[in-house]
Amino acid sequence: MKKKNIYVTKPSLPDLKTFTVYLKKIWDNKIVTNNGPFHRKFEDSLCKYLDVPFVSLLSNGTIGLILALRALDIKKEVITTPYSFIATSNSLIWNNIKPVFVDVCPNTFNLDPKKIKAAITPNTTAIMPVHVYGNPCDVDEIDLIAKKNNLKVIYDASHAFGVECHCGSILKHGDLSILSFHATKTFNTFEGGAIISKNKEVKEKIDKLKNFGIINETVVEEFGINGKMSEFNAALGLLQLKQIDNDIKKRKKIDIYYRNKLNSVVGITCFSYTNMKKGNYSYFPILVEDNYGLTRDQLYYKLRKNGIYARRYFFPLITDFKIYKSKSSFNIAKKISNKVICLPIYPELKIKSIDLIIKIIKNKF
Ligand code: T4K
Repeated sequence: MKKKNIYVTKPSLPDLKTFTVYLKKIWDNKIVTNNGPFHRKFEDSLCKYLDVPFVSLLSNGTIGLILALRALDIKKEVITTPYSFIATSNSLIWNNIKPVFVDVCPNTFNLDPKKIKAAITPNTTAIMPVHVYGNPCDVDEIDLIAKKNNLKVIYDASHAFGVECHCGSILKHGDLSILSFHATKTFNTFEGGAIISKNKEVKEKIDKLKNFGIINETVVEEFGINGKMSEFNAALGLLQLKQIDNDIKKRKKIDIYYRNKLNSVVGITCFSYTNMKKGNYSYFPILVEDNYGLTRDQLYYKLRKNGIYARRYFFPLITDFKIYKSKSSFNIAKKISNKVICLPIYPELKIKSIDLIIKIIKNKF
């Protein structure tokens, strides 16, 4: 029998029977989108679950980043990280904003506050940090820099659903935080996303912007766009909320299992979370060091040859893509990017599969 491939992730889905009950309701009332009953209920439930004041549901995380910048009227230059998924900086380009990239910290893999300070110019209007792998940024320091320099902070919290730092939900920091509910994320609604805001006026502006800027039949107040979440995604989201704690528990077990088995492997460093009170274990990044015996790519392709589709998130750096090609060098981000492999992690992943992955990593030939 042909062995099944193992991918970096597999979306966790609720029992199909429970989803069909919700689908039947959608079929019966014929409201499939535009702030329907599931949408309203999911927004309320998310506010409670995440312990945040306002949630605006969206069709995906990328539109969230684009709309957040728009809602706060961000212009000119924004400081951001080269160590992220391309959507982070693309959202700036879509708003005609110049991304100013600065290097990351070697221990957090997130924006280095010292380097943020050094990159501020009279044109800087905001900072867009990313909680990479759900690992909290240095939020206190970033909030302080922003306050001192009158800058807005928009966190790309795509990886950080449910994450808590020393003072509770990570999503309470900055002016806005953006979540992704993509199939590959810890919490998924197939596709989807949300903006977390702190005050009613900003939420109302975001809600206007995601619905073409429409106020009513005869009034359009903003150059909005369509960023709405459908009833199908919202209904799924409500079901996912029921199982997310259990999913995170299973992920945590896998994280601990990998760590225990890989800590003794010379040349492999497991990424350590910093300043995290509650994690979501969305990724399991390892660094393949020079003394491992194989290069990062040799290990990556060896895993593939064995049907293990781990991923090099985030290689190449955003600044190494031709469309960005920056003259500056980001030595720390570059080093990490050249060493990183994210191993498969998802609730359904079997111990047998993890043991196979560990065996391949331990056998360096
Ligand atoms: N900011 C950050 C920091 C992000 O990481 C992302 C997205 C965003 C913003 C934007 O959020 P969204 O607009 O997407 O909501 C994936 C995801 O497409 C992307 O959402 C994610 N970050 C990024 C880190 O990873 P790919 O190109 O690696 O995905 P793909 O299709 O290769 O999937 C990876 C593996 O997952 C597959 O090999 C198999 C498995 N998979 C995937 C899908 C889509 C499934 O089992 N089922 C599925 O339906 O980008």
